Amino acid sequence: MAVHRPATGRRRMSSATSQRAAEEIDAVERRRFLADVLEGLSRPPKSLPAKYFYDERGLSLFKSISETPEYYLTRSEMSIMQGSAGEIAATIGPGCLLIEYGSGAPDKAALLLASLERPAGHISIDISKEHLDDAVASLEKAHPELEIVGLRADFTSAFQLPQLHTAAQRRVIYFAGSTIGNFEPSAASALLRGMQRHLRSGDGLLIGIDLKKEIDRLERAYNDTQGLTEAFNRNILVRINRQLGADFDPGSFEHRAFYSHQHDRIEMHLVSRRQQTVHVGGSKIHFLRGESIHTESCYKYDLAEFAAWAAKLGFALEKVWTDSAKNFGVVFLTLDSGALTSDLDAPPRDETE
Ligand code: AVI
Repeated sequence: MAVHRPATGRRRMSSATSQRAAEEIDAVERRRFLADVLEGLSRPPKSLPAKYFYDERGLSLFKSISETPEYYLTRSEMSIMQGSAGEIAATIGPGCLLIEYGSGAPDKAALLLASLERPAGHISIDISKEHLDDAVASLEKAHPELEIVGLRADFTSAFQLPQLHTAAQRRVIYFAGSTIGNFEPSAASALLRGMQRHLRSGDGLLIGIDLKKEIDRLERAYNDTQGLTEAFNRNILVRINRQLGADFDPGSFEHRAFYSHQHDRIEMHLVSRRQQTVHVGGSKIHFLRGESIHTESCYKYDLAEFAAWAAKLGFALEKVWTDSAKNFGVVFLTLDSGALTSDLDAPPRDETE
């Protein structure tokens, strides 16, 4: 875990130290990446963790997807933030420390920070140093007056929040983009429980969710006519080849994305066009013709069901904002006083506690 602070930050690392830290983390990440890939590909049905979509090319493809006419999610969420940032900020209140899970939406966070009354600072958390550096730079440009800190960490695991200079009146975790929809229900519950390690009673969670809608629209959003989602899906194989020395032929896997009524989710798959064997990190992975790798799930939510699920985890619904077409919801939840998790292993204490 490494902390990236602006030049004025109190604990700026020397570049040699930060370089060493980055290399160490990269080696650890590579081992983890290989273990995750082998685990997913060695059990039936085969799968790959969607978090590995986001290398540089994956991130750039996702950005292009979000600009396609079919992919309404990003536009809908942005329109909510543009239209309601003032109201959202008023609901959050003054002196807020904004803790952003993922660094893919600095424009939305910047909008919110501009509306918040005397924000105490902003922390972006991301596993990727490049994404984090870009996000921190863009937020610093938009808000030079504010303390902006990048924390390189996997927010699905335990991590410690760094100490900021200004004491916060309230902490709010910001989890934009319906990224929660890419977590299986049990992992999503674990994530919300994990968030509680960084919150106190009355603190908040501002979360973007994609709402249920006509199947046709959902399926079109994941099958854009420019083939960008197809390239995004296949890029995970390109990344495995490059970073793990595997020999996937990405063209021999077909992109398939469809709505599953059983699970209320879009599923993305890569389906082998032929019988083949692929070599990954010394292991041989056999594919039958037509055999698929489940690469991503994108859950779609009903607001009432989402609120009921969050309530079970100790988060009370405060307010919801939707776009005019009710495509997308931005939901503000607060942590109930009695909800602080007791069923977790002893959580690491934040430096701010
Ligand atoms: C990042 N995440 C919310 C996107 C989604 O819609 O689930 C990822 C994505 N996958 C295909 N297109 C976009």
